[in-house]
Amino acid sequence: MAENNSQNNKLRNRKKSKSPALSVENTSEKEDKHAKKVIDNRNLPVSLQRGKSNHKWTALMTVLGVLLLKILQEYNNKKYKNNTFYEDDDAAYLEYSSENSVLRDYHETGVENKRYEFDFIKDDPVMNGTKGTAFIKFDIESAFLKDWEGYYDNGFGYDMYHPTAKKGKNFADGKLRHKSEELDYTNEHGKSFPIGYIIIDSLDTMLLMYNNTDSLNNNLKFKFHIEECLAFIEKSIEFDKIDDDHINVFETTIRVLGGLLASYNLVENEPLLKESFPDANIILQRQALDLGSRLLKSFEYDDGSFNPIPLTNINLATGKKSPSGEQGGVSSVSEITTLQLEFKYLLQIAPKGIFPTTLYQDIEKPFDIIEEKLSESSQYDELIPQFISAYSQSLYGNLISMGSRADSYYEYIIKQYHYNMDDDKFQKLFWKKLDKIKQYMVKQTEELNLPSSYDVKKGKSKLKRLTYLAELPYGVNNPQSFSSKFDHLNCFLPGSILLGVTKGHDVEYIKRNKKEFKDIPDIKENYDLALDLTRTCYHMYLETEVTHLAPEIVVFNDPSAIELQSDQHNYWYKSKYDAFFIKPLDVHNLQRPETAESIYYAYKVSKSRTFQLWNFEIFKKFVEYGKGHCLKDVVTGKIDDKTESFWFSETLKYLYLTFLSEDEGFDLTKVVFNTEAHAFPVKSN
Ligand code: DMJ
Repeated sequence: MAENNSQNNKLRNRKKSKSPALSVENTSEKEDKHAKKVIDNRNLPVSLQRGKSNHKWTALMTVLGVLLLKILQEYNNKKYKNNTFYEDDDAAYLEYSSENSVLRDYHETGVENKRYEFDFIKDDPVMNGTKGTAFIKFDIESAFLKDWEGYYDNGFGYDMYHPTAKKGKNFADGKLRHKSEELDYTNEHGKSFPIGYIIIDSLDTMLLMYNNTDSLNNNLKFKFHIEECLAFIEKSIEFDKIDDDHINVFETTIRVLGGLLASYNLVENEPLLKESFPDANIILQRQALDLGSRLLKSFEYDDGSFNPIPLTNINLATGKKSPSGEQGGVSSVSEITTLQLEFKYLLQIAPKGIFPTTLYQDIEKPFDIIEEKLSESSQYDELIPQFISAYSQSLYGNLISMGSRADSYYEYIIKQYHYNMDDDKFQKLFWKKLDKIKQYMVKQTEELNLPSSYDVKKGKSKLKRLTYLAELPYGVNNPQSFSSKFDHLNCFLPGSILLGVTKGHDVEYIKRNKKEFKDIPDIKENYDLALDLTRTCYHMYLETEVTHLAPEIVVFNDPSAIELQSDQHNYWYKSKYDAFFIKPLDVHNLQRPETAESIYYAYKVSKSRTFQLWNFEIFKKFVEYGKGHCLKDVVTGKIDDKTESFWFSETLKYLYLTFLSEDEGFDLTKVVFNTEAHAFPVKSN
């Protein structure tokens, strides 16, 4: 406990320096001023104050006036509460507290005391009357802990977890089991080896929350869980034992290697973390180097020479590579172009001599080859199809989309520039791609059927339609036949555009330092496009009644799209304000992060609290309806017995980051997030 107390003092001291920008005091001040205004309106005429009865009529009118004002005020408050979507509704923050928290039951039960071997602190400063943004931050930490405790109690260590059954398993083995059944399982089937999918993917979010929490009890809980995870990573993860031919190179790189690297960065560079977990850097670096070397085998031909187009799968124990099982074994374009940040940062932290000096350039080769193939073909006009052959290096497929197998190809172009701004080749490439995206894919929906209270009157007629990204099923040569199908996955793009436009700075900085942004084309147009797309993604939540959670895919209501040419859409779910339809097979929700991610970027660069409010709304709905589960159906609210690791690593992280003050969280000019929300420091020379 002594150690805990010194930890707590440190925490209290650290918090004193916080920026007041979003603090509760600030909002209370506003409320005070507001209250004063109301009292001022009650100032009765002097004659009345002296009780002169010959002014009864005036007195009555004044009282009526005050009453009317009060009613109006009430009405406005109610209106804001119901219509928080485009408003800067400070009241929503101010009111959020332990009394109306979506996790109230969890906070009140005290069940959690049984789970831990330490005493809880009775006067936790957060539970003692904290309101507003600070409480939202606390609630997101508590939501993480609540779901994590379920996993910890029932399936700790397994790569996959089913929260309803309270069972999990590792990739290479067959049987779902509770963690208490592990010994029986081992006796029957032999030892099973985890890859650390959930534990490693989630660890840096825990470190971030531990480093920033204002709650003394959450601080204790995070410390306990981080130590458990570190012990597991050190003792139970042996990549050389993962003798399975089907370990996906991309998923393992972004989640496991990315997770090890991001946690390494935090424990290496954050003083509180370095002091609290003194050996963690060694454990994480060792495992990252080991895993990285094994994954790199996917880039080798059988004779050991460098193959620029890796195959899809690798056996981490034997180094055996194998192609994907689909489309005749071709590789996915986005998968082979979403490994670069991880290996570049791995190279940065590796002792000299472990990796060849050519690795930095070699790892960029998938981009070089794809660009070369695109320049030789008239079929794609700079936009990419979904597949590439690792043998012939030919591109395959007609579909042009921003969804799976294409998405993070665009993302890693701009993020590689952000990682190393000394080389502008990726920056140029990104703006070239964005021009083509605008030319072929950016479209507008039909006018929405918004309620009159929505803020479309103040000259903001563009709010009447949504901007979305169309798909071209027949390629760029047939652009009139486009589809308005739009994946939730697409919602990463606004965040990436904002990163490109702002270089991680906020708009005020840009206004003051225009020269630094001379290399950004159409800066205003691209900034607006990013915010419009963010709003579109928010509508995917806003307009889905009952749960207000986005489905996996929507079809936007655009009369020119191929889907709207027949009457099939009449049988699909139509969204609240007519922006989109949902096909029956697309009603699920995997707790994906992309919208929360772009809203976080929008908040960071614009500093508009509207974006905080959007992520607040999304957070509440996830907790209320998902309760740590994926959903089978966002229209009815039916949950699925699944938790994805990106719920911990990405979605909750981006939601949380949206509520941190300037001196907490990350400075976007100094870090780059990989596609799984693992933050690496930008390259230092
Ligand atoms: C994550 O693994 C990553 O964000 C990836 O880029 C896309 N799919 C999931 C989240 O949706």
